[in-house]
Amino acid sequence: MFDAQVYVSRRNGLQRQFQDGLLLFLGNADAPMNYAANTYHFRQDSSFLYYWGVDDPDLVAILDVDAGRHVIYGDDFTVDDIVWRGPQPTLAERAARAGVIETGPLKDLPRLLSEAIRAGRRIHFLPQYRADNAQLLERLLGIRAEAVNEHASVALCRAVVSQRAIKGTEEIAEIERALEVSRDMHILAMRMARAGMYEREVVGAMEGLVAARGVAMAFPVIFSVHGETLHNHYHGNRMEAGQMTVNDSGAESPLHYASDITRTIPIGGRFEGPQRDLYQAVHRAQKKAIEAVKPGVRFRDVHLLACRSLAEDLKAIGLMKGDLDAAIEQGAHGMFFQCGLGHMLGLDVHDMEGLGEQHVGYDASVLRSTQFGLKSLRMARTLEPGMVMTVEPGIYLIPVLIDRWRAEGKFAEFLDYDAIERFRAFGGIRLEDDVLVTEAGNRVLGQPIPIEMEEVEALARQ
Ligand SMILES: [Mn+2]
Repeated sequence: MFDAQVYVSRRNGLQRQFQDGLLLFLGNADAPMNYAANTYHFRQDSSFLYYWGVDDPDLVAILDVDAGRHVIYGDDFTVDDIVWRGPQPTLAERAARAGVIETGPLKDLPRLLSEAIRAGRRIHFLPQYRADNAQLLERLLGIRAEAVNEHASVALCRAVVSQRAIKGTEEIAEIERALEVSRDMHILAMRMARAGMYEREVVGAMEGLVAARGVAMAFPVIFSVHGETLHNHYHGNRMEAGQMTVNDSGAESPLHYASDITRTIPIGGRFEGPQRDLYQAVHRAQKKAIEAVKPGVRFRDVHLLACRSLAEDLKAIGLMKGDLDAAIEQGAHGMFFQCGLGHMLGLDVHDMEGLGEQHVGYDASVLRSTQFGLKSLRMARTLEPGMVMTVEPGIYLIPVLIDRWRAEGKFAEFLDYDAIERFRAFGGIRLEDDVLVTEAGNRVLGQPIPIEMEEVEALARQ
């Protein structure tokens, strides 16, 4: 855990954003896998971790704005629990590490909340993504479980986003700790992946490395010769010489901060033919985009700059044609780059996505587009020092999209469909790094991870 003062000052900063009311935070419970006592690896809720620090299941916290009280509710382990789980610190001891002096048993919660409801006090809570917590809110507040998110507090979402979006130095250090592990994992994958091997063999080695460092993955590994499928979690393909494997994977830090890195590996140790030009196109777009990251710039404009760079190279290669300004304005590059340039990174890999992307990546100054491609941009608003963004351009040749758009004659003035047809089995390339917005501009976090075409090839030949 961070120093207790970190959590105290976060909670005080949150409290100052409200005049009155109760701020209710639900921690996560263990989630059953195939029967109640056989559970998934426990992951605490990220906002709970951020304000209350305690990384254990079955806790609820209340910040009473009027009284200035910060309380964690939970039950101490019984002797029976300790027989199975060994000695555990008391709730009071665990809470004290986050500077929380007051604790109480869970049985006190229903009365406390029903009294607050009777007194007409506003109870703010965040949107819920787990069914058991939605049901807990139904029991505590009398709101039907299916409807709880309609009653989630926009004011609390905005207040939490305003704090979590701007990372402190202690959080940056955690993300860089996660990146140390991710760096080793990506280099291992570059060295290990070779023709004749199954994707899962490399995935297993990466997961083993992360587990041996005592941490977890920040999200399920994407590792596939079918990199054109943006989130491909199937790892059963045999890798063949001349293919490329997209490796999008990142470890968590000990305090659960995420890292998110993508590299593309040439199987056989050399990018062949057009792979070379398209790899350089993605790398160029990434370098230009990173260079453009600085305070005061809208991330939507960084995204469009990367799109422009990709389109220029795709035109030089002969896959796009015509007036590129018009092509980008209309979204023709969406044939090759169907998603957004990046997202915020923090305690969640898509940081705070559960609080609503409209509060995280958008504000009154920039509205969400409905255009294919641009609508998938998770973050569009103005960058501020302390934000951490992923910058992850890519080129993806998706056969079903080629067929659909060609049949519709879509963007025929900007897309050379005969040329695109020859790239049908190309697959995909993605390159991703994690970038901190600083007062002066930006800093790519962590020690550099090989990305220049020649250095990746050299590792892939080992
Ligand atoms: Mn990412």
